[in-house]
Amino acid sequence: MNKIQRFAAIVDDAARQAQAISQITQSGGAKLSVEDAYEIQRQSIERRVKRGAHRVGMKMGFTSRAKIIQMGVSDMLWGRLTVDMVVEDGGSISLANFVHPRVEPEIVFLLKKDLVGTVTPLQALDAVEAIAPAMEIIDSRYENFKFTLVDVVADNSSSSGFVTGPWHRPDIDFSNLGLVLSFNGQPRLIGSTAAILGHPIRSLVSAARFAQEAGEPLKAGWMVMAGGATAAEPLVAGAHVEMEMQTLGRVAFSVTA
Ligand code: OOG
Ligand code: MG
Repeated sequence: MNKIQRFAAIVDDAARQAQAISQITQSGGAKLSVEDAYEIQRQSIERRVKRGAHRVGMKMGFTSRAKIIQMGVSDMLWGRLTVDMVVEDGGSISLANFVHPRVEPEIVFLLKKDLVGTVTPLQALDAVEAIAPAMEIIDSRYENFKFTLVDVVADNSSSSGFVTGPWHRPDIDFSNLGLVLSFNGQPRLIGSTAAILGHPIRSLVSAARFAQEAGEPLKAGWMVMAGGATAAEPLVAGAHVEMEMQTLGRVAFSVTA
């Protein structure tokens, strides 16, 4: 087993066992590049796919100032979505399956066409079948939710789960939709889709380019999460988490111990 394979096993095991690990850049991985980190991510997700969880899309991250400021990492990054990460709208999750999960409001694209390489925002939009309000559950496998760019990329960019709300045709202007994320009816996060690169479609344009560079271009039928519009909020047992987005409606889940 080489170093990359060893780190892929470590982050995969940590995610599976909901067990915090120390940053790989501080435990033998000081010299890893961002490219190495994406290779660790690829191999860790390959292990998951071999256990039967197929790929359903891609998540983008650090596409808003609020997220960049909260986490102190300013490079846009991405991760792989697999079917075992899907949380049903209105469903529930157990804290026991996570290390220290947080939730963030996002918007998600469902693709009707493959989307390859460098595209314009209009070409990206033309590949979209539907859009929906969504929430991502992020759960860094690193102690104290602390990481460098290399660490977080290797750890599938903290992605852990996602929930999608009602789907709409993309002929709605979704450039600046207000949103409120609440716990048990009390607002916790307030924002707008405009916080995502000025317009969330830009996140899909970037996703197409990253996916192409990785040799795994975006496929028809895949979902692409655009990235958090606000900072993320820690999840607590007993929370009923709901996000309401202007025009697109509500998406929700509950948290148990
Ligand atoms: C990294 C993932 C960032 C987003 O939407 O910006 C992300 C993290 O914050 O742990 O998912
Ligand atoms: Mg996110």
